Amino acid sequence: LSKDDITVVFILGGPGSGKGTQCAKLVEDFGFVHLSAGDLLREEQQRPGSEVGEMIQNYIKEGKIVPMEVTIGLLEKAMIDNDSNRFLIDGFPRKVDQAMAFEKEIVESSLIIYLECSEEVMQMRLLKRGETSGRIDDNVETIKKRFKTFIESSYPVVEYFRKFDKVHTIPCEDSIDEVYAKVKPIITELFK
Ligand code: UP5
Ligand code: MG
Repeated sequence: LSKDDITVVFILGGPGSGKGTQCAKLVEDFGFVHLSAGDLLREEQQRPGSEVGEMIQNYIKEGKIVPMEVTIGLLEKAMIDNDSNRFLIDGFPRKVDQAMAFEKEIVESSLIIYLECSEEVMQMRLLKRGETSGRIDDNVETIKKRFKTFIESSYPVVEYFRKFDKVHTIPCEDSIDEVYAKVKPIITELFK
């Protein structure tokens, strides 16, 4: 990775806030490579012969945060494999120490988009998606645990980045297109 000309944007927000949905739209408009840390972990979990597959499954089922060596390793590999200079990293970092480690070892982020959403709305979206997603964490019991982990460990990441004036907070309870209308100008400005 040649760190100098790589742009990394972190998309953060609680479970079901719409990170993946907004990233898909940003990919279309700005040619980012979208790396969802959760998707990378689920792929690794299912990869035959993975030594950490079972561990990942246990963490996801409990709504807990997988040890960062695993996640950072998967992200770094995906960045090298994809050979792009624009990356959207969705759902990572989930703890302050992960943020510090990633920015020290891999590359510094340009900005953070934080999708702000009430638990009520997020829960509704996740339960709806759970009807068809097949995700082992889209059930009431695990959703409650995911919310707790978010408040205790992941929201502090947003506060950490606020100190560096890098956070753009976007309310995200409106429709997908209305949310995107607030997200898009931030990235347009970044590449101006
Ligand atoms: N939807 C989206 N936007 C909408 C809108 N504006 N109006 C109406 N509906 C909207 O959206 C969720 C659902 O809502 C979809 O059905 C969508 O159509 C609808 P989505 O875009 O998927 O939201 P997202 O924020 O991506 O939700 P996701 O469930 O993926 O968030 P999580 O953060 O919970 O999940 P993630 O995959 O990132 O992580 C899962 C687990 O992996 C974690 O709990 C953890 O155990 C582990 N993990 C780590 O340990 N470390 C990591 O770094 C990352 C993950
Ligand atoms: Mg997602």
